[in-house]
Formats: sequence, C-alpha cells, structure tokens
Amino acid sequence: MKLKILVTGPFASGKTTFINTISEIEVVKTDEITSSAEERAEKEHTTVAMDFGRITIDDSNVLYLFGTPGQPRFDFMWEILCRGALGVVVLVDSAKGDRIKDARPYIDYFNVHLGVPYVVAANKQDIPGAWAPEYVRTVLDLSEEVPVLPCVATDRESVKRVLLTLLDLVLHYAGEKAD
Ligand SMILES: Nc1nc2c(ncn2[C@@H]2O[C@H](COP(=O)(O)OP(=O)(O)OP(=O)(O)O)[C@@H](O)[C@H]2O)c(=O)[nH]1
Ligand SMILES: [Mg+2]
Repeated sequence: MKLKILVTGPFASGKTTFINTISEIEVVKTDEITSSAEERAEKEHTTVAMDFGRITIDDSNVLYLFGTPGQPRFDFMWEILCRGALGVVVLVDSAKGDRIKDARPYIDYFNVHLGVPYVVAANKQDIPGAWAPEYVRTVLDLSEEVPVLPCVATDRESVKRVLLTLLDLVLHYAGEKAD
C-alpha cells in the first residue's frame, strides 16, 4: 500500500528534520530564509511550502511523508497537503514547555478536516530538561487512545518507531472501516 502521511506541528518543532532523517530519497525541501524577525531570531530557515520524503516499511507498505510549512501565513497549503492523507504525526517541541500548547490548533484542524488517526511525538527528548510525553499529553489534554511518543527527530530509530506506531493505527482503522 502507498500511504500518505502528514507530518505537522508548530514552527520549529522538527518537521523537516524528522522527514530528512528517515527519507530514503533526497528530501524535497522548500526552506527559505525566515521572514519575521522574531522567528528568525530562533531559526534562520523555515519551510515555505512543504517537505516531501519517502520510506519503504516492508514489501507491501511505502510511506510518503508530507511536512507542513511552519509559519501561519502558509496555512493555505494545509488544505492541499491534507488530501488523501491516512495518518498524521504531530510534532511538539518538548524542550520548550510554554510552546507545547501551540500544537493544539494543529490537532484540531486535522481532526476536523481529515479525521484520521494521529500520534503526537514529544520531540527533542535529547535536550536536557525536555518534558516527558505524559506531560505533553496533559498540556494538550489528549485521551489515552492517542499515542504520545518520545522522539528525537535526528535519530532514525526514534523516527521509525513513531511512524510504525502510526502505521499500526492507520491499518487498524482501515480494517475497522472495512468491517
Ligand atoms: N536537539 C534536537 N534538535 C532538534 C530535534 N529536532 C529538530 N531539532 C532542531 O530544531 C530546529 C528546528 O527543526 P526543523 O526541522 O527545521 O523544524 P520545522 O518544524 O521543520 O520548522 P519550520 O518548517 O520552520 O516550521 C533545527 O535547529 C533542528 O536541528 C531533536 O530531536 N533534537
Ligand atoms: Mg520545516
């Protein structure tokens, strides 16, 4: 099966890094110089249209990963990127406690417009003092059904674990719908 997966989350949460780490093709990146001074202070480049990568899971499953742009002014891309997606990874910067809640609008948007399974990745766990997944769950008020996984987007095994958890949910959900 060819499965389209969205990788989303707030500005600088690690979307481009996540896709870059795992993709077996050279990632199509659309990063440009960050336009707003405030955001540039944090990060020089930002994604303006999308990221695109691919990973073969096994003989029958290939994931196509689409990363959303970070800044709110590119929100119009979301609707286009959404189409046909079967699952969503929501990345959260767990190293910045006051930013965790910024992921909520992303979760709400994709729940309303897509209504497919999603996992939340508590990213940047390698940074000392990063908040644990359970804290991320509490801040975002997520039910026990939603997996909240520890993640280090620069680490291949970590990214793979997140994607396999999502794939499992997606296949389960597809099976339920077929019943
Ligand atoms: N220590 C650490 N740094 C990370 C991790 N993931 C991402 N980063 C860093 O966080 C910054 C933002 O990462 P990006 O991948 O550009 O984030 P993004 O979500 O694509 O950003 P936008 O497209 O601008 O929204 C970069 O400096 C990354 O190197 C991680 O797991 N650990
Ligand atoms: Mg990006």
